Amino acid sequence: MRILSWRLILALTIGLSLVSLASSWYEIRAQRDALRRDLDSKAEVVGESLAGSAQLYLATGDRAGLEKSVDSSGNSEHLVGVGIYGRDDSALVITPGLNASLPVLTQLLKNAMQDNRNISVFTDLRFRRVHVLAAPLHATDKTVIGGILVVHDSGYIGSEIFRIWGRVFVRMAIQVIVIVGITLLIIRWSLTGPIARVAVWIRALRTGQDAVRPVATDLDVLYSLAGEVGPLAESMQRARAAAETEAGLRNANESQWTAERLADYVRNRLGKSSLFVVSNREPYIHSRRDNIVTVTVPASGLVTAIGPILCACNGTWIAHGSGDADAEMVDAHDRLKVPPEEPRYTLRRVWLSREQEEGYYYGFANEGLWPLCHIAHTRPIFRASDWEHYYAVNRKFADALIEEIAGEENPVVLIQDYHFALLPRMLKDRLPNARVAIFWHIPWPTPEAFEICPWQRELLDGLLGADLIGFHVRAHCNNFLYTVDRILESRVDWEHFSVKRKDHLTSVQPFPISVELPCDIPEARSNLTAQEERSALFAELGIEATFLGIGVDRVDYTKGILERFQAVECFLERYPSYQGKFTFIQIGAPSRTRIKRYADFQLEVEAEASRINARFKHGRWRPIVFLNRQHNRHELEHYYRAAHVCMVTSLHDGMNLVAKEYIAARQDERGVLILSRFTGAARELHDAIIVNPYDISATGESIAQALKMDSEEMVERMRHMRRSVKEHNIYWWAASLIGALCDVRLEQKGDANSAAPDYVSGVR
Ligand code: ADQ
Repeated sequence: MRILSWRLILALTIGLSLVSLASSWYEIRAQRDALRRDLDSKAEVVGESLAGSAQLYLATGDRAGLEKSVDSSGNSEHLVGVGIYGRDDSALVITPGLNASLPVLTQLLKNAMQDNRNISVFTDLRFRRVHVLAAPLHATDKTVIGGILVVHDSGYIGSEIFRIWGRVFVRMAIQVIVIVGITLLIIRWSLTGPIARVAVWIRALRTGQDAVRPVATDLDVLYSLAGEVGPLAESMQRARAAAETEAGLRNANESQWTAERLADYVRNRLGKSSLFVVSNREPYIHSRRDNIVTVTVPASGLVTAIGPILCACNGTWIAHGSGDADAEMVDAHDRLKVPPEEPRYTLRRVWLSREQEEGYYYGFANEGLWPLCHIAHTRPIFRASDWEHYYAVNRKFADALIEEIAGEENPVVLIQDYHFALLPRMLKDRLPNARVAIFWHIPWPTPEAFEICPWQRELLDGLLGADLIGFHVRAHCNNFLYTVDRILESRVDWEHFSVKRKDHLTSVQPFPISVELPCDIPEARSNLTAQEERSALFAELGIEATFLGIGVDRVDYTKGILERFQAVECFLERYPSYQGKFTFIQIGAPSRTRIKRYADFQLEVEAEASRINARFKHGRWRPIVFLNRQHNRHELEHYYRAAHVCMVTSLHDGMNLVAKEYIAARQDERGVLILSRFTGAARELHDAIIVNPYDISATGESIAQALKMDSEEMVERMRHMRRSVKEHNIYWWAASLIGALCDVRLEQKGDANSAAPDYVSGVR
C-alpha cells in the first residue's frame, strides 16, 4: 500500500504541476504582452507630445522651447531618456540619461527616418532591458527633417512577471498538497481501511473464529466484493463442516444423513431422470425495497432439504411467484437459476391473479382443506368459486410442469402439500412415464370428518393419480386408506399399504419430516451458556425473570396458543413461588391474516396475553411476552438455547418442526420439551413431557414438572431425543421419500391416456 501511496503522490504532483504550469504560462504570457503594449503606447504618447515642439524648433530654431519640452517629458514613469536628432543623425537635444552615440540607437533612428515610419523594439542596452521608440520628424510638406528617440526602462516588466511566477508556484504547491492530502484520505477511508477490515474478516472466517461481517459503511467500495466473499466463505465452512462431520461419523461408525450424502444418493438413484419439485411457496422470493431488489429465503425445512437435491441433479422447482420483484428476475420463460450466489438449479415461477390466490390459496386450501384436516373445531368453509380457482390453479401448475418436463423420458416429480391434491392425476394422465409423489404435510382426518367436503371424490381421485403418497405418520396413512375405502371405488391393500384404482397402484407411506442438526457443526456452537443467553434476552426485552419458557408458532388456531397461555396462568396460580420468576415468551409470526378467522385469532391471542399479564405482572416482571413477528433462524436459535422449557401444545399438527428445532438447538443436552400428544412429533419424541393441550390443568402441571426436573433426567431425555432427530433428520426424510419414489414400478396401463375427469363442471 505504501508503494501505491508514493506512486500516487508522485503522479498527482507531476500531473497537477504540469497542468498548473501550462495554464499559468498562457496567463502570464498574456499579462506580459499587455504590459509591453502598455509601455509601447506610453512611448508613443511621449514621442507624439515631443514631435510637435521638435518640428517647430527645426523650422524656427527655438532651442529653448525644445529643451523645455524635452525636460518636461522626463517626468514620465520608467523613462530613460529622449533625444531629438537632425536629418544627418546629429543629436540636437538629448536628456542626460541617454547616451546618444550608442550604435543600436543611431541605427534604429536611421532606419526609422529612411523608411519614414515608427520603429518600436525591446532590446538590451548596456545590460539593461529597454524599450526604444524611433520615429521620423516631418516638415510641413511631410518631408523627413529629423528624428526622435524615446527610450523606456522595461526591466520592471520582467520583475512583474517574476513576481507573478512566484505567486503561481506558491498556489501550485498549496493545490498539490491539498489534493494529494484529500486523495490519500479518501484512499485510506475507502480503500486501505476497508481492505484491512475485509482482511481481518476473511482471516477470522478462514481460521474458524467468530467472524462478524463488517457493515456496509465500513466496507465502502468493497461492499459488493464482500457480497461474494460471504457465500464463498460459507461454502468453504460448509465443506469443512461436512468433511468434519463425515470424519466424525466414520470414527463413530455412524451413518448420519448429510446434505452431501443426500445429494450423492439422489444422483445415483435418479440416474438419467430429472427431478421436478412443485410447491406453493417458492424457495427464493425477490422483493423491492427502497428501489433495491432483495432476495429472501423463507424459513422452511423444505428449502433446507430439497435445495441440496436440486443442486445435485440440476433439477427444476416450480412454485408460485409471490414476490413483488419476482417478475423482474425471470427470463422469457419465467425461469431463473438459483441459488442466487451459486446458481445450480432452475426455479420456474407460476403467476397467479389476485382472485386466483384468494380462491385457491386463502379460500379452498386454507379456509377449506386446512380446518378439514385439523381437528381444531374451526368449521371448514367450502365455496364453489374457491373450488373452481383451486382446480384452475392446479391445472395451471400442471401445464407449467408439462412445459418443463417436455422431452424428458422418465421424469421424477415431487409435489408438496394440500395445495395440489388434483395435480398428481392431471399430470399422470398426460405423462404416464413420470414417477409422481405427493407429500401431504398436514394430518389426514377420519373418513367421517373428510366426508363433509363436497369435492371429496375429486380430491381423492386427484391424489390417487400419484404413484406415492406420503404422510408424516402411519395414523394419517391409515386415515387416508379408510377414507378411500369408504368413498371411492378402489381396492385397498392393507398388507402393502397401497390402493389400486383404474389399474393404477398408489403406495401410501409415512415419512416423518425432520430438521437439520446444524448445531452439530463446531462453528455453529454458541460461546454463551444458556444462563448467559437468557440474561441477554431478558435485558434486551427489558424484563426481569429467572426461568424462561418459550413457544414458537405461526399464529394459527391449530397451534393451541390460547390453551398454552392458560396453562401458564394455571401454573402460576398453583405455584405462586414462580410468580416474578417464570416468564413465557411466545414468538408468533402473523399468518394468513387476510382470512377473518386468523385476524380474529390474532386479536384473541393478544387479549389473552394482556388479561393474564394484567392479573400477575409486577415491577419489570411479566408472565407472558408476546413477540408478534417473524424472527430469523439465528434469533430463534438464541431463544431455543436460552429456554428452560419449550411448549408445543398444538391441538392437531401433522408433525411440528418447532419441537425438533428446539432439540436440535440444545447442544448442551439441557432443556425440557412439553409436547402435545396430537402432534406427529409425539410419535417419535417419547422423552418429551407429553400433554393433552385441552387439559389446561395438566399442561400447567407439566411446566412445574419441567422446571423441577433433576439435571440427570433432563440430560438423559434430551440425549435420547437428540439421537432420534440426528438419525432421522431432514436429509434422511428426503432420501427416504425420493428413494421410495424411485423404487416405484411403473405399470403398463391400458387406459392411462383416458381423459381427465372434468371436476369443474361437476361443481356442487
Ligand atoms: P407449520 O404448520 O407451519 O407446518 P411447523 O412444523 O411448526 O408448522 O413449522 C413452522 C416453521 O416455521 C418452523 O420451522 C418454525 O421455526 C417457523 N416459525 C414459526 N414461527 C416463527 C416465527 N415467529 N418466526 C420465524 N419462524 C417461525 C406444516 C405442518 C406441520 C409440519 C410442517 C412440515 O402444519 O405439521 O411439521 O408443515 O411438514
